[in-house]
Amino acid sequence: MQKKYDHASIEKKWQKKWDDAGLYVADIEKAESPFYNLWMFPYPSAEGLHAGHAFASTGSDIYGRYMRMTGRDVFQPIGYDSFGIHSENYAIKINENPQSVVKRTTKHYEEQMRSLGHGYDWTRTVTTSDPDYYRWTQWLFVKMFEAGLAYKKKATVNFCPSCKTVLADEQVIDGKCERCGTIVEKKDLDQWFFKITDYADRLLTGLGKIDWSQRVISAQRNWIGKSEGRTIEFQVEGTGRKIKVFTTRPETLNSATFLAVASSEGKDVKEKWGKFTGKYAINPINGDKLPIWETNYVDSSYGTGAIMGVPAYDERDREFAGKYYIDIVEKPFTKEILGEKTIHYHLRDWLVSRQRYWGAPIPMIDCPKDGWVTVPEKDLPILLPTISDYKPEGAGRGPLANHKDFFEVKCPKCGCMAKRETDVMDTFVDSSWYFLAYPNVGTKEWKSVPSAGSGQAFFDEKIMKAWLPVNLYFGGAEHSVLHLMYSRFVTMVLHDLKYLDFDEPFPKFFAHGLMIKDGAKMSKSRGNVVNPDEYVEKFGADALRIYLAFMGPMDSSPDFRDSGMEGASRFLGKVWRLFNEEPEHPTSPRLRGVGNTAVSSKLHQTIKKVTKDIEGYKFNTAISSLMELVNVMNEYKVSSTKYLETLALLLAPFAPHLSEEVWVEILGRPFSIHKANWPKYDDSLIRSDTVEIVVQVNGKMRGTLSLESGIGNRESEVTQLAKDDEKVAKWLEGKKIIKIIFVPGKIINFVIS
Ligand code: ANZ
Repeated sequence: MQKKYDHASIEKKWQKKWDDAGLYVADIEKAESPFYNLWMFPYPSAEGLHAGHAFASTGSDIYGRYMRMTGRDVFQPIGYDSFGIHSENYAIKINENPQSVVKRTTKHYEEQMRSLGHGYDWTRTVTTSDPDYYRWTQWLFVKMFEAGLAYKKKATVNFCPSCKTVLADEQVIDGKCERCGTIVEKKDLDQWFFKITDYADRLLTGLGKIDWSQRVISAQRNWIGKSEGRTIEFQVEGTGRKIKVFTTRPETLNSATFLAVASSEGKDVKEKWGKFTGKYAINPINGDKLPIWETNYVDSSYGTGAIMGVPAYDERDREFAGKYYIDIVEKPFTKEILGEKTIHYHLRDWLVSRQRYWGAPIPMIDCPKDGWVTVPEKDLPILLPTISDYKPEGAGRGPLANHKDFFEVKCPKCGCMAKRETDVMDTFVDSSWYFLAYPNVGTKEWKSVPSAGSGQAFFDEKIMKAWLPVNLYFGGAEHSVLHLMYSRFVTMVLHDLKYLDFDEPFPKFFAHGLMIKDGAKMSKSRGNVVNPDEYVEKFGADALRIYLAFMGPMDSSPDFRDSGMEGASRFLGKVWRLFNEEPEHPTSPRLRGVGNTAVSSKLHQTIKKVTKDIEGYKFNTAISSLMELVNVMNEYKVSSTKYLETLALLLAPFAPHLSEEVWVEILGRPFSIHKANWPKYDDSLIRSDTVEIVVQVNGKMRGTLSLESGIGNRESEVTQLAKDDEKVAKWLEGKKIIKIIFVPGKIINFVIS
């Protein structure tokens, strides 16, 4: 009698056994071959995990499981980015204190993640709103201040009227708030900044030594925005004053018809706005008299805060000149290039203070005598008090400013009455260092009280050496210039302060795609968010995992469909039957004869393909080759244990519960399949119905494709596959293909202009 595939009881059983055996608890102290496999920790939102989280986390888990089977000691931690506006806004909406909301949501997240069967080390989690965590966030702030990298200053900043708080430049997307989509306003406010601009050049050059998805590298490069030009000085007529302008087109100096300086007025005016100052400047190359304007389109914080207006060559200047009847003159480029060579970056300092409640209090004290003084390290953490008036008022102060018992303190330097900072830190500060925390959680360093000047942090030196930097970071590209830039910056600072011996936190980052539903991005407002729970319940976690991994390559934007779920479930049913069928004719000649060769060739081909595909995050094609293998094994009624074992091993990263069940209960192998060795393939057993095609661009080899010979002979398919290949694509990007030379089964050469 064949046993039914009862996913619910099988999955629960193994999740418990894995937990009891501590299967995924990394031996942090003694691991010989550490592999730190990290997925971006989630915000524990009220709704819980959605299918997009499940897609991304499953991808990371598949990779981690595979690495474990190749003999690595995998550490795969998980935690919660629980401070910040997302949790706080929800708490305000339901009129409940964020503390208790976060307790509930993190618990829900944990249940959901456990039900997906991911191999997390639950003994080392972090919750950024816990005092034992944010104590170190505050410590980081203190270090930044001591290093001269944190300062408070009045600045024109982004303000979200709906969230009633300021936002960092990186949190403004197309003029709107990253969280709620409200149009952002400009306000002049006193704010804390981290001097990330000091690291602009390092952040740029570091990009050259890390293995990241190209689009994320480009996004960071553009955001840093290195600009090389000249600083040219203009005399102001009738005064001794000079105005310096920054220009990237010094050769257009002859055609300048005005000068413009940033204005403090006109910020609320949408179109270009200006006011003539009544003064003139002298063009140093030809003596022309140029009217000096104040305008809203010159940014006071970029370059020198002044420009030379060249309407003949510059679009923005032309629009301005048109509006205010300023001359437009087109003269030849100057032969002589004036001005001093200068480099400017578009990157702005990182605005880290928030006038909100739900964040780590900024550990600074304002003393009437000593100015800003850091809270002594031994007094950390500065606890966030539980208050009932946690709603933001929007008056440029956070709710803590209403609590005397919180802000009235003595200056730690001189003992006189002083005032504690009442702003809190933005959640991106919390997440800028969490990857450093995980392996250290629970150590005596982590629990220690740092003492000033001791150079002591929460890092255990041996652990840091073994586990950091992160081996593989998996996450969303939407963080390209936010979290990923901030983490690199913080790591560089801690490196320079001699706390870390590396300066790039994520030498390898894989940007997964965003899941969509019915053609649109999954979002609450569209009402198309898929909750994974119901699918886990109906089809099982393994079926959901198989489906998520099968939807498309990890970096694509797959569309969630119920019909696909059913297909995944049918596939697992087929696998189950294969393992549970009575061997029909164990000595059948088919198994020893032709069939056997075909199956063994297919088996080794599949091992090769699945291995390669997992390493390239192409889980979808790995699964389709497993499906083919299962079909072949069915066709030949394969019951040889050796074959079944290999199939179970290959399936283990994708369907961890089912493969454990058949491994232990049917094949009688020792617990656990997840610690078993990944199968090896034998090239000589692979019948050569695959061909290697060399891909060239202008005659230079840029990649190879390993294809079934049928496909390898067809030009259109090879052309498409070659173009899709990441290694080749970067050589073709933005280029015109003039000609394609194709030798079937051997070479394809793109001739580009
Ligand atoms: C004259 C000119 C002629 C310019 C021309 C451009 C084209 P990047 O660095 O690539 O962004 N600029 C300089 N400082 C500015 C500020 N604070 N606010 C607004 N605009 C500013 O571009 C630098 C160019 O942007 C500079 O070169 C300057 O205009 C303008 F055909 O000078 B240019």
